[in-house]
Amino acid sequence: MRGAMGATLAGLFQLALVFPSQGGELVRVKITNLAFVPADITVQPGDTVEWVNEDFIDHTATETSEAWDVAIPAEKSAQLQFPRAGTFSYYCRIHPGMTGTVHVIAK
Ligand SMILES: [Cu+2]
Repeated sequence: MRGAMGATLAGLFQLALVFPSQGGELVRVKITNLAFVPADITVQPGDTVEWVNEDFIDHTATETSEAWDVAIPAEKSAQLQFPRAGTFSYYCRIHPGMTGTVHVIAK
């Protein structure tokens, strides 16, 4: 019984180690009460940011120079992958007071 548990845990750890090299990790940003939480995140190239909108109204994650524009409907989520390193400031087009930053830094 104990041996079987050990084998299962070892398998899970292997999966966790292999997953990042297969297209990056998923990093979640919550949207709640008209705010990105956390507003400032750091990810690695290839990671995907998922915005989870917990508000009852629509939002967007729009890059400051509009290089990308992600619609995040009320109570839905949306994802964007960041293939390259850089610093990306974004805001919500509907509520410009909502701002955030994604730092993409290779380890
Ligand atoms: Cu908004």
